[in-house]
Amino acid sequence: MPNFEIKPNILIILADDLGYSDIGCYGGEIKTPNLDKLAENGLRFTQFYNVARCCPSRASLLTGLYPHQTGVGHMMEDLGLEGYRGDLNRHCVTIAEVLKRFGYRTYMSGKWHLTRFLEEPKHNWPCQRGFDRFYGIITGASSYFQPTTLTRDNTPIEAVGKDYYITDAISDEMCNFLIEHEEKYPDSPFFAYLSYTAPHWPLHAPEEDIQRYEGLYDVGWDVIRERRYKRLIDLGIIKKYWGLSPRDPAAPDWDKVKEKIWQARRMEVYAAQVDRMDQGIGRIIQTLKEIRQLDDTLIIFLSDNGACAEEIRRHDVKWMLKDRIAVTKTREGRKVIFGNNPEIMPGGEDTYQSYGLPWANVSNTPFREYKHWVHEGGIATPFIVHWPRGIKARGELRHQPGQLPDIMATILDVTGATYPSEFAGYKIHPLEGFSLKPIFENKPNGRELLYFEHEGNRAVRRAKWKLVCKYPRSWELYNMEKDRTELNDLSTKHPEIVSELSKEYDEWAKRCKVLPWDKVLARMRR
Ligand SMILES: [Ca+2]
Repeated sequence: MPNFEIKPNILIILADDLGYSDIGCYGGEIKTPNLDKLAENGLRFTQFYNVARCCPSRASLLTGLYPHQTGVGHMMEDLGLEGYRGDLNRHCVTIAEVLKRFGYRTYMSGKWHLTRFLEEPKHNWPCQRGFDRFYGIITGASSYFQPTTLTRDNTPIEAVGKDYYITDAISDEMCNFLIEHEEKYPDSPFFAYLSYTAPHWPLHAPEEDIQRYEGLYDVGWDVIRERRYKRLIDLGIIKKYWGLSPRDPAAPDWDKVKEKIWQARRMEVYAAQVDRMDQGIGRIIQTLKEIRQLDDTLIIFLSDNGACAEEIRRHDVKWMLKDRIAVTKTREGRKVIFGNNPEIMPGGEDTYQSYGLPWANVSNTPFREYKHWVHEGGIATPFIVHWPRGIKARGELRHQPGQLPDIMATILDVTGATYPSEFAGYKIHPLEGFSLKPIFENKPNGRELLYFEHEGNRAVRRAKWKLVCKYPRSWELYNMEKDRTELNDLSTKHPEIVSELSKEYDEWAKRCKVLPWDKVLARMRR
């Protein structure tokens, strides 16, 4: 049983745009021995869900609320609507704010993406939202070699060295925070939030890591999808009677692909980005061992949304520069060439590409759809929990569903910290999450409903039933016990369930400040 006289440390590791089956312990061929080891000595959840996009997911994860309640219902722009301010509001508290009041030291290394203010004011930068120390980027993406909005605490970092690579920096800065913690605050527990930018585009990776994957993807996307599907079944993560979703019709037959070398290289670079992240996680685990805190640290690993099918075009450079997520020149002054171009191999600092729809389809095996949508491919994440002192089971799977607000609820439960009804003079929305602690012991935790909305894509899940729609289409209904890959729409067969669940959705939307997407769009176009 957990020893609650010792408050456990908390480490949340968040990957960016990682698909359901990319890492080894979820069926992938990418080498992730450190994450696999956490899974072997911990638990893997098979039905944990994010909310389909970077900033809304981060808002929900850190506050225990649904994104629109925090003001981050869409992206980093102020639409003048309560749920859509592009800036974390004051009616929510972050895990860091809660735990700091409860005697924790709080550290963050990685991507923030919770404010539209990239320079001033800094009221919603990490150090003003509960973190004692911060290293990372304020914006939503960047060059891996030359990041924009790079900041330490509240101070911008103007330049980086010639060997700089952001994934390594995020890992190493976290190691330093942990070592400093042990030296200065050995009697305090810590909350550490490690939010990698990997493997979000652009495809940037050290050549030595890319080389380790050379040739692996020459067999093409269909073969890799089949392999992952079989391995997921062997691991017990998915049921063998859930069919593999067909290849996305927008992805060509591999035999007909003309630019095979370029296509395979795209996935090699993506794999290298994930691999490098895992190497960093290995160094952080080693540091936790050295400071003798690994057994008393609850580690949670997940991804903020499903794999991303976005194709980068040449003219995207315009909005990327405006949002400060790209630079035009390398550190040596060479021009960066934007866009997915089969004549230019991705990976280096002078390229700015993405791996595209067909490989995202692989990353989300066995599911359909991608980041942005709330079919399973957009919202299902690997979810590893590792806590030797607090969880007896080793290497087991948990099939109970869970969602981002449950992370705050779990942390309150295992630390004994209380969730405030008021904070800094503001009234705080009641917590939306359910503690996962009963699930650690393989018991139900009482969560009956899960809800999703992003850009008009909506879903609600109650027990085995999932009602889902892809904007602007109408509702589809799936039986998740028999058909989690969403191949057999039962909405016409069970209109009464559609009607009940759509009512549940409407009530949630009203309570949680979610507006019909047409209304939000009208505001954006003004
Ligand atoms: Ca993301």
